[in-house]
Amino acid sequence: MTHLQTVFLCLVIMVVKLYAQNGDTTFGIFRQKEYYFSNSFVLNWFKAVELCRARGMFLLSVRNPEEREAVIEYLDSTGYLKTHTKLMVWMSANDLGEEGEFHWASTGERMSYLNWRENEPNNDMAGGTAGEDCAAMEYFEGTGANYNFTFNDRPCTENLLFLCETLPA
Ligand SMILES: [Ca+2]
Ligand SMILES: [Ca+2]
Repeated sequence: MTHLQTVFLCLVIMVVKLYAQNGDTTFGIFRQKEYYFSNSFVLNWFKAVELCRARGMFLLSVRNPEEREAVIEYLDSTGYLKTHTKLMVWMSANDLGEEGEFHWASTGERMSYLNWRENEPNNDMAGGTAGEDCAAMEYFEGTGANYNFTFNDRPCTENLLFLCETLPA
């Protein structure tokens, strides 16, 4: 084979590979999302919703086990849990519209993946609060599966970290 033929063959292989990669994303099983993690600053739920929208994104939704895994993988990549033993991040799920009926503000969908921690959501009204209508995902190191990226309703006015995400069109 001449040098030119070899170069040509390499080019063909590259193009075919690129084409195959593009084809793969079309048939991807899990919808890819991009995330933004507030990391060092906290906001109440309403302000977190606004900040995500201002970035052209949405407050986090975790609608199935695959999306939960994707978030955990993303958080791992940030290294946050190497230096922190707990994490509480706002998600877009809330029951502001009707008590006990949780919907994702980001998609409008009713919450069907019920990854609540034991005894949650409890709409806790202890301490004279107005109850709990906004959902966070929580992780506490060394406390077992019940605190391993599970959901908990909390007062929407509480200041927490949060995650924004892109949603596929
Ligand atoms: Ca509630
Ligand atoms: Ca709660």
